[in-house]
Amino acid sequence: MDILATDFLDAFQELDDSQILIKETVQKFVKNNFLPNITDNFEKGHFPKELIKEMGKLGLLGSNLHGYGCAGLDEISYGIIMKELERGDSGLRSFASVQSSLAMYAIYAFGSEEQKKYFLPKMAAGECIGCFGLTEPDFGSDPAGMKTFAKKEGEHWVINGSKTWITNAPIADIAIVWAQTENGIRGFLVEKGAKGFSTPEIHHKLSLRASKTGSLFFDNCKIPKENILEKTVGIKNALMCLNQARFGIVFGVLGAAEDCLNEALNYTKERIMFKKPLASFQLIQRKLAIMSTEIAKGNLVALQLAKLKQNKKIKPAQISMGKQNNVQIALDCARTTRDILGANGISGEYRCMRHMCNLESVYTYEGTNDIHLLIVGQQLTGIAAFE
Ligand code: TGC
Ligand code: FAD
Repeated sequence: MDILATDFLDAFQELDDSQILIKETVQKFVKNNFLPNITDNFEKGHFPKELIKEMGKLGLLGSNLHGYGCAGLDEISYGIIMKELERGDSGLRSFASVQSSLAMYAIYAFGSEEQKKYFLPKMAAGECIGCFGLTEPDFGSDPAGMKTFAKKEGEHWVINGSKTWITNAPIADIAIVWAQTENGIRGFLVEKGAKGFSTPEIHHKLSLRASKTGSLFFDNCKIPKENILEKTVGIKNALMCLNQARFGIVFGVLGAAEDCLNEALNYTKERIMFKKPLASFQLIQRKLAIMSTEIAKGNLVALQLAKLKQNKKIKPAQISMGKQNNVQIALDCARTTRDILGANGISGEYRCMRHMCNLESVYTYEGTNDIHLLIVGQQLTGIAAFE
């Protein structure tokens, strides 16, 4: 059998039948429903909301959660879903990450039985869209410093403050909101339409354009006292949600990286310069070989993390190493492909520049590249260098 450029070490050649079916199903969904309009959607800053229920029907939302209408898949299958969505566009994977690993997981892990029964089946079906509000204008890498405050007043919680850079905010039916209380940081469920709650869109993004991003504003926002996530006791619970989403990113970004490598290979075999295909020049082959090698290593990292997570042995610093490493690989592949395509590389007629612009956000969100290096550094030395 030939060696696949995007899986040089055959890491993904041992999937079981169900994992192969999942991969093919998501690939087909992305190819038929998402890709035909991505260039226009990216230019217009449009997220195709009409696809959400279809994603729900396919079991792609909350797919590694068990019960409550969720598919209960294994961690490799979850990773494959993220990878195939991000092969299409990081914005599509972002939607699924936030819905599944941040919003649904928060309710799944820290909500009451009533909250789980009420929200999770609707969210798995794509009938209720979630967002996750942790970042504030003055507290990005250091969310524990947040100022948003929730105060208990009789039968209600009253929330004041703001969150920013929140994926899905303008289209969300429900927001998971982290706020200071008299007893530390707790999580809350704020439903669309709550008095004093608004979710304006952030405009002029040059990255993740086919994804909706907004702010959350709370002006004496009143929610029922039951809308607290009762098992939350501090910032640690928000960080536990991030572990889930960061794990998905480890797989997801490889989809974008592989799409770039395929684009670079096709292009360099066709494009003639100095009377020869670009693919015949040593410098070009070196770039292709480095991309393929880094993707092969990234695939092994992803699969090893999935194994650890499946066996419930994974540690946050291991996920940080994977997120930092694989996002860097994907961004490097996108930039290299952009370079290899010359002037065509900056055109939306090709895919690499869109992936590259998207990956600049992925490099920053869910913990910046440097923050993840510092988390690994803390693990190695026992010294936290954040402060
Ligand atoms: P620190 O004092 O180190 O820890 C506080 C407590 O939390 C525990 N802990 C964790 N637990 C589970 N998972 C993790 N990843 C954990 N990290 C820390 C820790 O053991 C401790 O527990 P205990 O029992 O001793 O109380 O916390 P810190 O406040 O100093 O923070 C450290 C730091 C910088 C690593 C953390 O704040 C961090 O990760 N910052 C990055 C912020 C971030 O990633 N924000 C993401 C926002 S969501 C988003 O970007 C969505 S993008 C979505 C998309 O479109 O895909
Ligand atoms: P800052 O924390 O100000 O960091 C700026 C720079 O300083 C970075 O290079 C950083 O690495 C560096 N730095 C910071 N602290 C240190 C330190 N101690 N030592 C060394 N260097 C340091 N947040 C949510 O809560 N929910 C979402 O759904 C969400 N979606 C997002 C979608 C998009 C498109 C984007 C771009 C962001 C999103 N975010 C979301 C916010 C994201 O998580 C934050 O942007 C991220 O955590 C970084 O925070 P910041 O932007 O405030 O950067």
